[in-house]
Amino acid sequence: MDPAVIDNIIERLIEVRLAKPGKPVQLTESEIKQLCVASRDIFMQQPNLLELEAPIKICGDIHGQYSDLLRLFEYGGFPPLANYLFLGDYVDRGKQSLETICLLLAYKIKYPENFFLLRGNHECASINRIYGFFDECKRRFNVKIWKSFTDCFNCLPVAALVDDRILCMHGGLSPDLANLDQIRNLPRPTAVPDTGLLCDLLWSDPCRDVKGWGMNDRGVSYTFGPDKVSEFLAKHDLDLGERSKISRRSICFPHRRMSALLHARVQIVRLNFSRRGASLSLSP
Ligand SMILES: [Mn+2]
Repeated sequence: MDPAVIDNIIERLIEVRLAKPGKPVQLTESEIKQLCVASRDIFMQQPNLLELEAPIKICGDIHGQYSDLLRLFEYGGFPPLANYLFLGDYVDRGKQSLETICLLLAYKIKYPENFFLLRGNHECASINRIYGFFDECKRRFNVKIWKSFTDCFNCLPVAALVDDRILCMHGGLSPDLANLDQIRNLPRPTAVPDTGLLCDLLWSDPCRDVKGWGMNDRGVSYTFGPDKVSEFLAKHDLDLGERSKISRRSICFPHRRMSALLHARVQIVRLNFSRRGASLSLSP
């Protein structure tokens, strides 16, 4: 994609940080198509289990809250001042899914080795058809644009390993996950199936009160107890699991060593809970 076009798209998208929150930025249909195609190519060239290094800022759900995304960058530094990993759920619920996903894809294209996006359960046609993104695409463009995003989302990576210590995904663990190569080997492009490893990585929830695997109130995937987390982290010699989804019961991804990371993790959970953009810094 032409670097001048990308620069111009980013400039127009971040210009509104000075305007009243909610001011729309209308890209052209051709610009959006190019963003989808170019970012999709990069996702496919990079592994499904990303291997990243600190320092990096790990960010939870944005859900179309574009002014929160701009605030997050103002707080953490606009790329490339900081490295970022987003854990999914860019679209639906909020009013500006298009600005949100377009800026994130544009940064992915501009800084492919410093800016990373994982797939959330809302980066799936059967979900974002219902929860707002489809309607926004149809209202502001057309159904074809929504289909271009679907083709792009079907190629997003699903997990990241930071410094070989922290495993990140949108949802959580899976009873089918015996080794990390299984994540590396998940086929793409793909929709999110109703069951199995990919479904669980995007949908499962940790639960403090559960031992082993339990039923999930969402009607999809499972819940898992602290025992399963400890077992998994020990087996794979990891310190911490980091996740994005909001769970009303509890969020408990314990780790074996007490460290500043614990406080950082608690912070991300609290911010997520208030439905604001959240980020945490990891020092090397
Ligand atoms: Mn979400």
